[in-house]
Amino acid sequence: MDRTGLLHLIRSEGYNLHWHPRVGWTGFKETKGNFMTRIVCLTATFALIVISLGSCTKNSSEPKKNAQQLTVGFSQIGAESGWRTAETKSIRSEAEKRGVDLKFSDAQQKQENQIKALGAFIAQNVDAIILAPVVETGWEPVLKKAHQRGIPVILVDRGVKVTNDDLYTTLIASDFVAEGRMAGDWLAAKTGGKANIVELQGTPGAAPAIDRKKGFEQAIAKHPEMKITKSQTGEFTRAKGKEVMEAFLKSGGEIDAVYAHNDDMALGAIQAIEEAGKKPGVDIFVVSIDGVKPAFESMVEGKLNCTVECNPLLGPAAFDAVERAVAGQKLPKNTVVQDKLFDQSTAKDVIDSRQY
Ligand code: GYE
Repeated sequence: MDRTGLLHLIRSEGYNLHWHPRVGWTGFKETKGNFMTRIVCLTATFALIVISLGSCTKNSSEPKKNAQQLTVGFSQIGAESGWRTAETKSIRSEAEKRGVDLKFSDAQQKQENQIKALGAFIAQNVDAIILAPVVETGWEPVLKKAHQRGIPVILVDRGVKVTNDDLYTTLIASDFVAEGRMAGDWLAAKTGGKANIVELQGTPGAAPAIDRKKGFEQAIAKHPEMKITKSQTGEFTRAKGKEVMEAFLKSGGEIDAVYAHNDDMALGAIQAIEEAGKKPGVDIFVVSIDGVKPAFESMVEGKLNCTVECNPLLGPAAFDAVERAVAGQKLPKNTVVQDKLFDQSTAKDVIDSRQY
């Protein structure tokens, strides 16, 4: 008799079971029927608990699967920037190359959509989850569910804030504070440590927005005459970056440089600077982060001054982590992706070798 049949039997005799995420079916609400009925149902309940215990977590002695047998859920933030689409392409193509069945979900920038997607992946009992978390907080409940089911969660590109970092298996991401510092140090050298700077921030609450700001401020703190005079989110998009830069330009005040948390916002700002009759890269310096190809094209044109590469090609590392986690191997909590700064002095030499 399968679990459902057993459950039906127990329920029909007036016993109601509770599903407990760790233990499976437990307890029963009320008792009806004679002594023998109770014995049968108690035995059935016990049997059900034993069966559930064996199948409710991934750590049971299931035969280890190879990549072609894996089903992986990938919750992606959206398609807000060239960087993001490059990351999605890398993960999708790596899944295809390894024969992994990838369940893809685009959250359209909304955390609630990511949480829903993770819930669906858990209900499907996927072998692993890859998550690019749109913001740092609010993940505890759904990550607890995955943890209780023994489903490894591989974080890519952005981190989360949780009380217990056992709730995710590993984080594969750049050091955003270092990226911000590199951008700030480059600008300090370019301006001799004197500049009124406007800042285009990324998505509020997102790890890269928080940490790129932190790193940049650490760098310019060494130069008392470098000040961020205006700062606002451009949501990591070109359109919003242009709109906010237009407002900065209209609001008056000397602007020597713009620091954008990603290339898409920087390219939008460059458009706004040109439409205001100024020369980007000359009248107003432009520094940003990501290293997408359009940024190199803009540096070759002399408009963007520098970008700090933040590699989005995380597919191979993500699936290596999935396969190791599913095989029960211990993984480092953090894998830091190495970054590098490029400016107009190197852009022409490397643009043809850019992979995203
Ligand atoms: O800089 C930006 C994307 O999380 C590092 O998100 C990523 C950031 C990247 O929208 O272009």
